[in-house]
Amino acid sequence: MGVETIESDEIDAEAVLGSAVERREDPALITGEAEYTDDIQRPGMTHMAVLRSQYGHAEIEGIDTSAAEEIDGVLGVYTADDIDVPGKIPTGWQLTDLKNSDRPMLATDRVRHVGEAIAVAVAEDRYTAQDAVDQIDVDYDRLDATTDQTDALDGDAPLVHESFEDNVAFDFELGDAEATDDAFENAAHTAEVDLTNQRLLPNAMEPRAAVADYKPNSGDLELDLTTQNPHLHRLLLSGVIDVPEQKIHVRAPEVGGGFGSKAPLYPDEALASWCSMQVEHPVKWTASRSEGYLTDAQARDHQTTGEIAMDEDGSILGVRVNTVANIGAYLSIFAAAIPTVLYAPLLSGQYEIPAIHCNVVGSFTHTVPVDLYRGAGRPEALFVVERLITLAAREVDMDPAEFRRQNFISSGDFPYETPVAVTYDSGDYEPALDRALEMVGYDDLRERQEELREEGRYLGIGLSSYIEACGLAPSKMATQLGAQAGLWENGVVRVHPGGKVTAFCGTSGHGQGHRTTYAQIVADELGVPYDDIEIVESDTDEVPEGRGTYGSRSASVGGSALATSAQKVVEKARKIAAHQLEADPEDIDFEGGEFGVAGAPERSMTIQEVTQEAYLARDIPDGMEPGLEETSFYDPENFVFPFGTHIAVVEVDPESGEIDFENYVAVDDVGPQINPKIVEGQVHGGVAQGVGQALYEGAEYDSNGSLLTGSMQDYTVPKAEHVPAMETDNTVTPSPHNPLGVKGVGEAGTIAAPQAVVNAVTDALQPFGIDHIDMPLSSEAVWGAVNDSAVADGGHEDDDESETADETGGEN
Ligand code: MCN
Repeated sequence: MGVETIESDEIDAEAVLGSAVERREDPALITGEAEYTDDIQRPGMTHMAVLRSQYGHAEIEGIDTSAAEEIDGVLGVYTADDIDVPGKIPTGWQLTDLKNSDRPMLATDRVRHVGEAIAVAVAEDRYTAQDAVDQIDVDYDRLDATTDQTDALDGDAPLVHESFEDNVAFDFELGDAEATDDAFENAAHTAEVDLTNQRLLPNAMEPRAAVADYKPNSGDLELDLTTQNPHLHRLLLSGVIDVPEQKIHVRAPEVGGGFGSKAPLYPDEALASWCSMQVEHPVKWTASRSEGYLTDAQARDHQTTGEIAMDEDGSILGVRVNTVANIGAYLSIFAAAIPTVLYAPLLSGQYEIPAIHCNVVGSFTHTVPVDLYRGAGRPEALFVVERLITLAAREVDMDPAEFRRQNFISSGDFPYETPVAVTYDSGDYEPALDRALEMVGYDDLRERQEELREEGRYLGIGLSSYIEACGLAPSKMATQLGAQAGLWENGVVRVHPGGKVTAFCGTSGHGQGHRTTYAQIVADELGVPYDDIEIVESDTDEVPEGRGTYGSRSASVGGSALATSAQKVVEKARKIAAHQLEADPEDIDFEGGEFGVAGAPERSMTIQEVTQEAYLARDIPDGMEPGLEETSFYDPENFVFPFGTHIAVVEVDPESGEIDFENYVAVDDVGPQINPKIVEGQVHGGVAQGVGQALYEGAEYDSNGSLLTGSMQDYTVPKAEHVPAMETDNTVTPSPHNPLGVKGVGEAGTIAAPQAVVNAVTDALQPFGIDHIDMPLSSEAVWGAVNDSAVADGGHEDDDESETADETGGEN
């Protein structure tokens, strides 16, 4: 099942884009040849361990490091008092009007979340470093904590930052409040939902790690890092440890997944770098899994009220959304953008909605900071939209598929300007819905659902017609939305004198298969064989600049940077070919790697022959520089807006609360696919994470700020057996905004899946009158909802025999 791969020698040179060529990354990854950060050994390498706060909120009255310092093999023990550099981790990069606090590399007089770094020890080996940390004595004065974002807004709540008058980090609004109020006043029907988009913990296979090697003589810092964005890390780190940017050399070896959590700069990597400067040895730090749970930026954590207004015929008039977002103890670097500019502009979904208004309050709490995690803002938005759409269909008594169809933005209306500040590039929503309905056999399923209900079995069908904004981020759009930085991408294409090619891109893949798909892009543009193309990423010394990989930006922004540079190479080569063939450049055709004079096919040169001439430079056009290498800084015009419909089919056992998947279909439109196998893999991985959120995952804190789900024993990461077998298909609607027409796919499944599953489960439980259950839909949560429901027996008994919960005091 699924897309069949081909080997690279089977690629059709005419159709290299769109080939499901095997990922060239995989042999090294699956044979153990690949090098990860923790594999790196350097002569004289030492190890760092970090002492972390055991309290969510406490005053630090004193730290005694003397016992730690006396341990054999310990090179240094440091606290905030020792730090002689600025030492502040950058926070809240996006948005103006933020209440932004300092985030110290090591806590000074107060800790604000469990896991916050207080002291570090560097020793000859990892175990000694940990022993040293265990010997550090901290005198805490424990303080009351606040962990729930709504409670934190209460006037009596403990302040997370004493310098602010309250715990509000930002208060953001988008859309037209007045027009939305009018829509609700004129509505014939309304529906409403209060929902929690629970906090998640990221779970990349490889924990975060760093090997920092400071060279005191030259002043250079070599830093191997689990990063998604080496250049940004270099830029940010430079200010923290006061080393000039050009003296910092960041390299990401193989990175075992990140899902956003390896994009921010954390205190730990900065500490490893600074410690290497102190001990003048290489310093390695690798997080344990539990340490990752206490320090990796966490995700989601929204409390939301969503409302939708319809007219008599079920056309949507307005949507109103109020969200309180928990951003944790500090505004991590991208944190302010996630519940705001990556959330509110998506609230139109695939629908024509005349009026939308959204208010988001970001609230400081004594919890680990929240930041990027697969989807970042967009899963939260689409969860609200698609839950509301499902409830709205129910309210107006329409089939959920038909309700969606009736309200879709029509294919003739693109580019489509939403009332929430974005313009969708292209879209055609009905074919994806239709294909998904066809794949599940929707009409038959609805009939079977009815029949099964008669037998007391509860089948549910959940639709999710999602939209996504990705390709972060056009500078113009980003700054219009209030962000303080645009996210272009750099691509260099170098054709070597022998005709082989190295292409360099400022993105930094960590599982997405860029070395495969980028080679396909360059091969297609240059007409050079795929196997002759080498791709370089993830190294600040090799790649001139870059903004990294997140926000499903690499294909549409990084790939476009490479395509643009390759096109510039072709244009230069065309001039050389014209000169050599004694023709006008305008009369030179280029196809399949060959330059030929129009109408005279015998007069032609291959791109390899032209390259040789470019380097020999014995006969190139006057004034032209030798060589064949081009650079682009590609800044997209707009986001790209992939979309699709996913449908989950489940059976729910109301007596045990268990949920069984019968089917899961995903129809996604990511524009033309560079590599359909990689696209399929990305959708599978994304859906697995979305199903994880829907059914299993959820971080819990107690009221003191202790993380109750601090290990995989308490936090359920779905295993293969928990993820439904899925069928995927695609429609193809190119984006007009980039030279490849591509839209991102890396987050699609995660954005689509949670509401498909929740819609399916609540559809199954309609006979019990259950419209919403907060995620994760554990058996206990489902069983509890059924138990509390007003219709105790799912309505399948004869009316006169059935009891309602009201009659039984809410219990059965
Ligand atoms: N692609 C394609 N055709 C398209 C679009 C994309 O063939 N029309 C290919 C791309 O060339 C690339 C892959 O699909 O090889 C994903 O591309 P894109 O959607 O541009 O996303 P990015 O490469 O920028 O990856 C980021 C995205 C995000 S935001 C998260 S989070 C995520 C994800 O990718 N984290 C991942 N996928 C992941 N996959 C793995 N294995 N590990 C992670 O940490």
